[in-house]
Amino acid sequence: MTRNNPDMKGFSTRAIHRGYDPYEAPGALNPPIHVSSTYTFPTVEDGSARFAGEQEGFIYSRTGNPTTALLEERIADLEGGEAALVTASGMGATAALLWTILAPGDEVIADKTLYGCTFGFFNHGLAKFGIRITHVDLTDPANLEAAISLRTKAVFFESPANPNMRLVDIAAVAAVAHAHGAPVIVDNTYCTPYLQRPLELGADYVVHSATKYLGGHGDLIAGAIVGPKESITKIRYYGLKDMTGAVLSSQDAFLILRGLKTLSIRMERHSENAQGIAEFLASHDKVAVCHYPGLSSFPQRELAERQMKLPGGMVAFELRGGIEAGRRFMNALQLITRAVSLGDAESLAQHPASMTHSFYTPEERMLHLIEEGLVRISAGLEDLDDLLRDISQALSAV
Ligand code: 4LM
Repeated sequence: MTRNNPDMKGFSTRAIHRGYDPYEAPGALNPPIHVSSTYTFPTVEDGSARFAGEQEGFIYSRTGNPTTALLEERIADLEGGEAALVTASGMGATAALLWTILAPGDEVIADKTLYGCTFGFFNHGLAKFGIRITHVDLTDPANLEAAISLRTKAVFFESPANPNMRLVDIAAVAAVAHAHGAPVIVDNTYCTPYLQRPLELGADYVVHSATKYLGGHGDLIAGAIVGPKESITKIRYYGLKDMTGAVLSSQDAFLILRGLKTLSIRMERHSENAQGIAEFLASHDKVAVCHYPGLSSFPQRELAERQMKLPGGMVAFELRGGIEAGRRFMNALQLITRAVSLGDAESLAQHPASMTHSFYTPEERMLHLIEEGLVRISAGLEDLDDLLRDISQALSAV
């Protein structure tokens, strides 16, 4: 009787059980994967009623599938939102949301630092269709107050920002945006709802690359949007159905449901390993700077403690020798894998300026506070001692 059991209060319990009762599916512990593109109508009248939105039920998997619907219910619950929509990628989530709420002539105010493809979508995609993109340093909400206008129809940011770990005070930014009637969208990929719940702090929408920690095993590409029920319905039937078609398969939805079962313990271990890596790097004489919200030297430490349950699994740092030293360091790694993406069991290292943030020009990277020599590590779930031994030997090769 787990589906709506009122005793399911804890995050981990809900991540394992919310929305599914084994007795609804002949006792199967795990939910079935519904592999069907289309759904049958008992009569023509039933089909017409479903299309008209007058009857509950599935029509076609581009607008919904029982397995993706279960995942949506679970993610909405974990983020503390009314409803969710899952998509075929994180980019699909942001695109479906923004194509739905924006029109030519509108403005998006975005933080200075964004994941490279999000920056590309905004400045090369949306901008081409008459939407003004204004980048503002949202680490100070006063900058938003100075820039916002009646034209602003969305305020968008990541916190921590990919890749430089700058934090944005979600409650403070939401207060300014709402005073001007603009919705706030937070990309919560780096934190997951286990570490940070933007909707509880006043944001209107959360987007995710579920490819990362939500899936957790580097074996799928997916995204999610969480927000008010009415808006999510609009995004489903416009941004997803017509504008992007970025539909998640039921097989991948199942893998994310499986990943969510261990989300809380994985985030604890990712954070523990990242803390150990950051402390080791911060005290090493070859390291110029290490950005990690769990370090006492982190400039936004107070905000990190207020807004995040734990500092998370991502670490960014720069070596004293700049980019050349960073390259030698990464090529010398033997256990930590050279790869983009994040949130997997395997620790991953990459160079943002030539990889995930190479869609910015060098001048744009400077303007958007992305250092050329920055190295990013996604701390995995391995034993910390092994990771530190690898980092230590790679540093001695620099
Ligand atoms: C990476 N990131 O950083 P899909 N939002 C954030 C992200 O980091 C990403 C996306 C959205 C990386 C991918 C190569 C904060 C992706 C986009 O890749 O479309 O699921 O998510 O290494």
